[in-house]
Amino acid sequence: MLPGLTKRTNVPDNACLKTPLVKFKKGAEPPMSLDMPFVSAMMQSVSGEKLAIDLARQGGLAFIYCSQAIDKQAKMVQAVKAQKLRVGAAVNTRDFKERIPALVSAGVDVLCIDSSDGYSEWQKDVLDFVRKNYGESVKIGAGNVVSEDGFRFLADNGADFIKVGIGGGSICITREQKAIGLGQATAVKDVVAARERYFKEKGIYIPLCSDGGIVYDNHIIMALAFGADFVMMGRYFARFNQAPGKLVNRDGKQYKEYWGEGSNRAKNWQRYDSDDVKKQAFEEGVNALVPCAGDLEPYVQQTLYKIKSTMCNLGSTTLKEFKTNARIVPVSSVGILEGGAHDVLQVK
Ligand code: MZP
Repeated sequence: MLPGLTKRTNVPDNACLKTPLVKFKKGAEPPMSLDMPFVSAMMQSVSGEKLAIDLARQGGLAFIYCSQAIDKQAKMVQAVKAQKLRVGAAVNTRDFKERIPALVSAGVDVLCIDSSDGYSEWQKDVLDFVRKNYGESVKIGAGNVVSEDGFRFLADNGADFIKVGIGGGSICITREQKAIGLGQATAVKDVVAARERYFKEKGIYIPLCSDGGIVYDNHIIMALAFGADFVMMGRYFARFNQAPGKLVNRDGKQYKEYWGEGSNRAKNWQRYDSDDVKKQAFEEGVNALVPCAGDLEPYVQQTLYKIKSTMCNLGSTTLKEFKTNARIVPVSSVGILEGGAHDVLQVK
């Protein structure tokens, strides 16, 4: 990415990371925003109540996973709300008529449909249920999609935000197994263009969340530069003490368990719309380990600072300005090599 003119006022303290979470009409303020442009993934190995509480204390938002009994998920939501913090929750396209009322009664702030492929009539059923029973008072995101027709289907059916990405997750093998999906940068770029066309046509801005394969801070920055409003991350959060995975010692190093919702371990057949067989015919995710990073707080704070610092390089004080100012250029294989430390013996 090319830098723009950094003005004297472009210092991290002046950079604002506020970003819209749910749709709004042209000229209006979004009814719900995020104070940081990332949320935690709706996964058993990521968003339990501990991580949800600690992330919310930093001003962030977790989406509690739905691949568990309804009462357990509702209890997790209540535990976060008991601390007077904000929390999101996932729902599936199967038991939503029971799950959504339980989560709403528990005080959930925002819902999101959890599915590997969001371009489906089942997602419409969930969105219709919410609008019919709660009007606009309950906010719900949908996804995931990677194309303009997928985006339009969910937008026209009332999604409050839309998640973009299929097959890019660090634990995901959907593309290997079924050849479904699209490179994450291309997917975000295409759906952002679709969203801009939709905004011009209908005057409704629908926030987009880039989900899957956003592992490092520079990935978050690039997703935002491509036009995403926020990102959802699994691997990033799974490495912290607060994530539900157990600590594992391997060759003297500490790791945290991290498993995909499409793995046999997660048993989340609802996410893959495997009809009524109540099991998955084959895995779309893996069971894995990630190096343990310790406590969430310093990493989240450093990530936020890096995003602000990049905004300053581009002469931006808001994320909206940052997206407008972003000039993304292709990188050659030589460019990638020289982008890291090279031709030196690094001393640890
Ligand atoms: P990552 O942040 O680890 O790269 O990716 C996390 C995202 O991968 C989740 O938010 C979800 O959309 C997706 N996911 C979760 N489980 C699987 C799977 O088992 C998966 N295939 O692809």
